[in-house]
Amino acid sequence: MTTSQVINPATEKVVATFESADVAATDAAIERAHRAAPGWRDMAPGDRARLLRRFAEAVDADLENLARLEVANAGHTIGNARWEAGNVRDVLHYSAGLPERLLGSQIPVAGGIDITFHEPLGVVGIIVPWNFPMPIAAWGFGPALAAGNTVVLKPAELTPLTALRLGELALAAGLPEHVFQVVSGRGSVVGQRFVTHPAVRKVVFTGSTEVGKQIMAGCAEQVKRVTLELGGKSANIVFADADLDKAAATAPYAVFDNAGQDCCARSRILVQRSVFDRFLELLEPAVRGVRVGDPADEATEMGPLISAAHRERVAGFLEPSTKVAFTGTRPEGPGFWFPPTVVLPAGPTDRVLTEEVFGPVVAVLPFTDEADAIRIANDSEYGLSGSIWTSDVGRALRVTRAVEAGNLSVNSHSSVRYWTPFGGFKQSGLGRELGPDAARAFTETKNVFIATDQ
Ligand code: TAP
Repeated sequence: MTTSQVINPATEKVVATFESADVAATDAAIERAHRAAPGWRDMAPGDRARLLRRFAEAVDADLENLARLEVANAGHTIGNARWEAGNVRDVLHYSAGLPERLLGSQIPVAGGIDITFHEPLGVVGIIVPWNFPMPIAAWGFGPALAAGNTVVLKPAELTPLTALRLGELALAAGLPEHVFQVVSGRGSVVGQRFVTHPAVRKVVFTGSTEVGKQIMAGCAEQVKRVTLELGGKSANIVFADADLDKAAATAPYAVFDNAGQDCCARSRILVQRSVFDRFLELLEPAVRGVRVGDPADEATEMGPLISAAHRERVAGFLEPSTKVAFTGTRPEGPGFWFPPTVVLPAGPTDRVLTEEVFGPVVAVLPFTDEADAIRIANDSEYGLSGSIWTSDVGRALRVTRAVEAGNLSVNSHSSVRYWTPFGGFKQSGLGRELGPDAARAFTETKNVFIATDQ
């Protein structure tokens, strides 16, 4: 074990220290989870459901504390942080409905009966990034626990505080010891051990596509189950027949929310050429109007970036030749601030168009017609989300079916609900989280034939 520091990204001050697990401590946690698995698996479904409901209620009772921890640790605005803690509560309540509904099938066969069971996997390892520490953790542990698995959770080194608190709340709510453990530490140590330890039967990873590929390759060694939620470069497609005022007023929030550190950020705005100039005129005041500042202030809409290193990485996308159309504001003084920035890319291979910036930088570019919009939207290795703005319902349906992405919205930017499926096409990921099938992703289907012949 070593000690690490947690820095408030809005003030650059140390807010806490925590213990970083080494390989031996990680192995010990995995082994405890492995030993706890049979008891949790064999608990009556209604009892498992009741404990998850109690866990949800404990999160609800602690909601303001969890939100304040996230403001201090991740620089999230207080409004967002409250939503995130509420999302954990809701995912747990929804998951609490799953143990009694994990239905198998009875399949007609000759000479007997054939039935299927959805068996839990055992220990599930969940690796969480720093951008949404609470919801991303809960999307994994809620359904995994509901399906009868035990969980070891590794938060990002930069943002462990809310995960550690959730571990305490689970125990206080009555979950048996070692059913849900939080193991803080480095990805290359704790996360990597989830991949290599044979008792971990599934890894749920959210983070960069680069590390996701390494996790997938590592899991292949043991044919270990894996869910990947990776990067995005999502398109916000605005047709000339759209409500332009609304499309322009909402576009900044679809990319600058959480300071752009969002895998669903609509970081490419594609605008039909005939309304391109008008759209930019409307977008400018909307971008300048984004309130950037102290995340604890109720009125703030955008906080800082997570770290100095990340701010440097984001700034690296703006080269001397980059054409910046306009920017919003940022506070002076300490904190990893970066202003909302609108860029007109030089061409289709411009890095700002092809790579995930993961910061408040958006590229705006024109398209000619529907086919051109679809071509540009799909000209990406990613395929996570996107938005289509049009008043033509037929076009909305044609374009949503043609865009290669897992989560699309029409005349809206909403993409995440705990009761609908979430995940990516292409290099944005593998598998789906949330929605009615969430618990199934943490089970193996077992088929049993029982002869009735005498
Ligand atoms: P990653 O390195 O991918 O980190 C994500 C999580 O994986 C963290 O918990 C990290 O641990 C862990 N990890 C790192 N290396 C690992 C390994 N070899 N084995 C197992 N686990 C490992 O992301 P990052 O460095 O924080 O961010 C880099 C870029 O990734 C961002 O700029 C952004 O483009 C992208 N990103 C995407 C997302 C989403 S939601 N798609 C989220 C975060 C970042 P530690 O960091 O604690 O060591």
